[in-house]
Amino acid sequence: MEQAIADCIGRDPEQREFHQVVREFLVSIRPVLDRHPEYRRLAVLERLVEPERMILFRVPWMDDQGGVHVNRGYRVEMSSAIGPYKGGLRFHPSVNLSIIKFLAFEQVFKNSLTTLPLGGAKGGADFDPKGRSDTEVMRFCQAFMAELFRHIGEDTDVPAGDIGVGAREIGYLFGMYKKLQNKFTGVLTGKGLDWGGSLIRPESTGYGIIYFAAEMLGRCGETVAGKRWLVSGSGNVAQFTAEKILHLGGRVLTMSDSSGHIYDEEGIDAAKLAFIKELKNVRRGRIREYCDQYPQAVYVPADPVLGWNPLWHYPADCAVPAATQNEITGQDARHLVAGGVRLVCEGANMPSTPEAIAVFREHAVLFGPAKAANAGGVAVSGLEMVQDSMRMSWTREEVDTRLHAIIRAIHRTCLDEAAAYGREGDYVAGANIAGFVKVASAMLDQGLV
Ligand code: NDP
Ligand code: 2IT
Repeated sequence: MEQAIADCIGRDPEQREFHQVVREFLVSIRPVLDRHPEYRRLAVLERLVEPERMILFRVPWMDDQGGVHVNRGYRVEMSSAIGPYKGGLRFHPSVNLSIIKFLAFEQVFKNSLTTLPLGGAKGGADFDPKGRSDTEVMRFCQAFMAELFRHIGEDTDVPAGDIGVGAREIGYLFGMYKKLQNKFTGVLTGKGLDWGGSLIRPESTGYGIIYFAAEMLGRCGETVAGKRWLVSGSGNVAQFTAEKILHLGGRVLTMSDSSGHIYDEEGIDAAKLAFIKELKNVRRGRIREYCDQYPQAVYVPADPVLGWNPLWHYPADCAVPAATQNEITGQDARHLVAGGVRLVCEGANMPSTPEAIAVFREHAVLFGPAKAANAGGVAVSGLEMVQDSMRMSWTREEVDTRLHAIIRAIHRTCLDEAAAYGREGDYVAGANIAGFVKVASAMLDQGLV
């Protein structure tokens, strides 16, 4: 197995984020390989770390002033062992092949955990939608889809949103796909409700994270209610994480964006959260404006050297990182522990560095890894695909009930698989093992393809 990691690094030495995710994963599935020699014999790991297909393409587009820009588009189709490729699109200037590969790799095992038949993929572009007009974003999305359309399809590969890709972008992408293919199908998820979308899809990732956290707390006889929560980010995942914490009686103290964070000791209540949603989703403003409206809150700009704004030093009980990868360092994790945090549930993908995870382990912090805790988003995407293919739609209650049941099942599976390998209560091991076993056994069934 060390050889599999070394080969993976040797092949693409600059792909740091991809190596990080592969290393974390391979270490936890070692006991499975020891019990099942056929996985080694048939090179399951070597196959899993090499994407089935990678598509890189030029995206030329024109801004409102007539200036021409060229971005790079990506789609990494990692595994179709258990279903059509599925996973989001990220538009952010930091996007590169390492980031898309790490996200696609995570997605394979996350999707496996959802209990639905979904393979794993991820895509995006190094385009920065911040500060761009709606028409510029539309032209970018159309240019992006002008190439991507030939690689995707409702039974082949079904993209969705991620950082920088929300309802607006999915609309423009879908419109262009439909025009090019002359087909109205469920080729994307996160669609508008009037044209094939599912109720609860916008809420699903955030709600699912707190359903998962509630299960973890429940095992210790605790609840979300009355606890102080640190949340990072202020996008889709952070907003609905905060909303569900409020529904369940918890107190949200922080939110952030890439420019800084706010700390509101009184708590971000429903009215304040509605302000943040309008600020972020309609006006596309900065989180600092929260303090113009609620001056008792504190705004802390991002550290100019770090380029980042850790908010993990405030006293609290629980934390949900919901912005981006590697946003909790070892030092941040020590601050969390010192501040009294007993539960960390990952909202973003790979938000905790390996050093941070080691600190949580050392201090017996309840730790919910992303591929289990944030699987609610892609799970409801899977439910959107089901509704699209039936040409019907379920009620809000029906989708929410299914989401909740899926999250409970994932939580149970993590614990059961961890226990089966002598790692009681270890959600990281449980999630990795459960996700892996299903994909690996499908690969064996399907032969060397
Ligand atoms: P959004 O684009 O809606 O929001 C992202 C938030 O994180 C914004 O507040 C953004 O601030 C902040 N952020 C992003 N990148 C950085 C950065 N490099 N440094 C500091 N802040 C940053 O994205 P989502 O809420 O959809 O995604 C958040 C995380 O959740 C991502 O890791 C994503 O992969 C993961 N996720 C998303 C799912 C979904 O269904 N959308 C499902 C499962 C996981 P700013 O606006 O200033 O950039
Ligand atoms: O990271 C993720 O799981 C997502 N961005 C959602 C993917 C999806 O297909 O809904």
